[in-house]
Amino acid sequence: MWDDGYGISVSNETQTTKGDISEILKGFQKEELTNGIEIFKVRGWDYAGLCETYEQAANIAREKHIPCLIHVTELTQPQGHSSSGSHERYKSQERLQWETDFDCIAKMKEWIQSSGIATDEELDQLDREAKDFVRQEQKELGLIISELWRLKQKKLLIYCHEFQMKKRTSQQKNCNRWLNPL
Ligand SMILES: Cc1ncc(C[n+]2csc(CCOP(=O)(O)OP(=O)(O)O)c2C)c(N)n1
Repeated sequence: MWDDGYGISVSNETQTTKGDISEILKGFQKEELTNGIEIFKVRGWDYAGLCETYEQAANIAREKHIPCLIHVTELTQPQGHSSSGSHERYKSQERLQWETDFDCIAKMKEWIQSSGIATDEELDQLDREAKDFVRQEQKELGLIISELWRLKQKKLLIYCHEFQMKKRTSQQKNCNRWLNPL
């Protein structure tokens, strides 16, 4: 379950009973001699924590056939609730700053660096390559779209011309009929 701390433009405290979805689902938690589900809670920006939790939950579900709910908290939702208004309208300055600092991509970069998987330079290089690739694809797509548009306009012109010709032919027929009724 994805949880960015907000629902329909208000905070969890206002939107959700007890302000916490896994807290109110506790009645479903499996106890030793009962059935039920396993509930996990993990922070969305903690990549290593996510991997461990998902692995644990998947093993329980596969081996013991116990359904698992993973409540992923501390996520960001920069698009806001809907396209009719941005999230800046309902989030405080502190929260927006936190979203910048705890952005999952930025946090994953920190984790990659601190675990020694890649260096700053390698990551910057990857970043540049990804941006160049997307820009190049964007340019090519732009060319394809303008070419398609040109063809579409051409087809439209041919269609208009054919329509005019047909109209002219039928007008001609009508005139002929009027001039030579027999
Ligand atoms: C009981 C109920 N069912 C359905 C809806 C319809 N509805 C309105 S917004 C929404 C999705 C809200 O998603 P959430 O992630 O909680 O909020 P967000 O951060 O996207 O604003 C739904 C299902 C509703 N408002 N109430």
